[in-house]
Amino acid sequence: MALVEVKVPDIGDFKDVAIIEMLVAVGDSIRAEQSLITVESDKASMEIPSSHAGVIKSLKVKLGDKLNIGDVILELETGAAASPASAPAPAASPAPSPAVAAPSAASAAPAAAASGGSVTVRVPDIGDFKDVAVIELLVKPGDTVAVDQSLITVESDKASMEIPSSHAGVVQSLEVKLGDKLNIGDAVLTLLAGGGAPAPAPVAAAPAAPAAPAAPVATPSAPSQPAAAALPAHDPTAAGALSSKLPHASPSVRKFARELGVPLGELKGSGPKGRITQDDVAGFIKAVMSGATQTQAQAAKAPAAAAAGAGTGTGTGLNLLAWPQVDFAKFGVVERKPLSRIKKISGANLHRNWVVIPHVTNHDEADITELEAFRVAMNKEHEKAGVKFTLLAFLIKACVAALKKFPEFNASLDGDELVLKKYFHIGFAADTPNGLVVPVIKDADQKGIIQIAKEMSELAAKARDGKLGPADMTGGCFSISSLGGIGGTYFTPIINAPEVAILGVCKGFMKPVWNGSSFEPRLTLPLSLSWDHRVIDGASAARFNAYLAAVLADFRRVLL
Ligand code: CAO
Repeated sequence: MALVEVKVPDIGDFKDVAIIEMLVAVGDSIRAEQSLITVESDKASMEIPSSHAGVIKSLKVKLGDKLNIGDVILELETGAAASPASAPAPAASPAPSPAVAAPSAASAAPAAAASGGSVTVRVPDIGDFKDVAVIELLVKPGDTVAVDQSLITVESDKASMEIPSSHAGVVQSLEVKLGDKLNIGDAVLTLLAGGGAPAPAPVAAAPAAPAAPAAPVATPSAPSQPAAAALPAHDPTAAGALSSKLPHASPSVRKFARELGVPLGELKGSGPKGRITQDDVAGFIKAVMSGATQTQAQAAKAPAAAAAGAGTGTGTGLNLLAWPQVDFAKFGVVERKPLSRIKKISGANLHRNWVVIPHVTNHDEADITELEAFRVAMNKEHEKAGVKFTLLAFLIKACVAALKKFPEFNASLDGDELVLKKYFHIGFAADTPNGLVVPVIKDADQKGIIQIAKEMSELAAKARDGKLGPADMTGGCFSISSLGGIGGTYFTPIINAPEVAILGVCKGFMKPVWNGSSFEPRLTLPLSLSWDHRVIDGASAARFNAYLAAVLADFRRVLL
């Protein structure tokens, strides 16, 4: 045990930054790299992580204090594992030196912006962060962006951060996609500098650009960002549009909201300058769950959500009893275990989906006698090549055939519109020690069974090791939850929103089937298809299942 002072690491040229949020309290047990406080300058907010793991003995700062490099934040009692060498303070900086980064990216801004030509915005110096994954795209082609406006969010195993634009202009093309791994100097996007005006007037803000922080210092502070000044002079209205685009919240709060599916844009921040805090996000979730909140967008986009969300005693709200408070220890020995991160996230999502979507589940059976014989034969034939033909790989391919025949199953609801997808990305539920995850096989229509089986086994292994990235789990059109390797007959899977249907599969069993003259043993696969009754009708669901069963009974139908 040792007492360690945790200090403000090198945060670049930010001075006298005010503490706007205390993220920990005395007695908390914290990890190295865990965020301790949020500070805010007039340019950006950022979180200061801990250089050590341990238990907080005393806090040396309070809300509103102004901090600089080297100031003591708190005293920590560290365990044996947390030697100072294992987590040196400077490395813990979430916003590696903007001072170093600025010249490379931002100093080019005025010239390029004045020329009105194409400019490639690159990843600035992000310190010792390497191969950081893109987890969020904050702009799209056609958007007008200001200097310093956040373009993408990247995440390392230590922190998430936003990469700001070194130039103002109109986005021509994104050079990255979700899941890409980035390093300093990589192209993020191409801009038509100066907002695309044929002869852009020298932008009033041009002198401001060199001073702008080009390092990924988190969310710009909405009220004071220089966006308006950086906009082309001919578009005075765009300033408001821009500042309202990005909710004012720190990276960890944005991440928290993203994980729980909370639309940050719909929250009113209770923090200074209207900043959205973690409590605001948690409060929103609580309110939605208890039926006390209904946002405008929910009302407009999801009539069923509205029915679940608002009012009391009017027939439109859930109007539930409070959750039972029971002292279980009174009845016997108990043990308390915190829910894993995955359980918390998937739980909140499953709950929302179950409450909001009017689910119906159709059960059916598929005769897979021939398919199973073929699968076993293929496995024998390819034994030496190390390929495993799993039933789930065949199911994915069969589902693609059914989705092609019944396109409303390959869709998402968006307000009064149905978004019909022309691509076929299929998710499969994977059971991991930490909870349920749904990796996605992309473009399954363009892949053969061997390729699908190979990708599935790689994704399942990544899932078990907790190494799935956001790109592995996004973009799904339809999901399959297979309990076939475990058991059961039928179940009612919960739809993975914004998808509109999910197939549950249980263990195949031998069933005597009348062939016209005698009973024959046939291997029968139980299918349970849950579907969103706002989008799909019972007759379509029955047809989907029947077609799927026909494909599985005679796989040649996939070719039709
Ligand atoms: N009927 C009978 N046997 C089946 C079967 C079925 N429908 N599906 C698989 N099996 C058998 C396989 O033949 C295999 O047997 P062998 O080891 O003798 O070859 C065994 O079960 C394991 O199958 P597999 O290796 O093909 O794995 P899988 O495709 O069944 O499962 C995965 C992969 C990732 C889906 C699985 O590990 C998993 O996590 N399943 C749980 C999903 C889940 O939790 N769903 C619930 C979500 S709602 O809470």
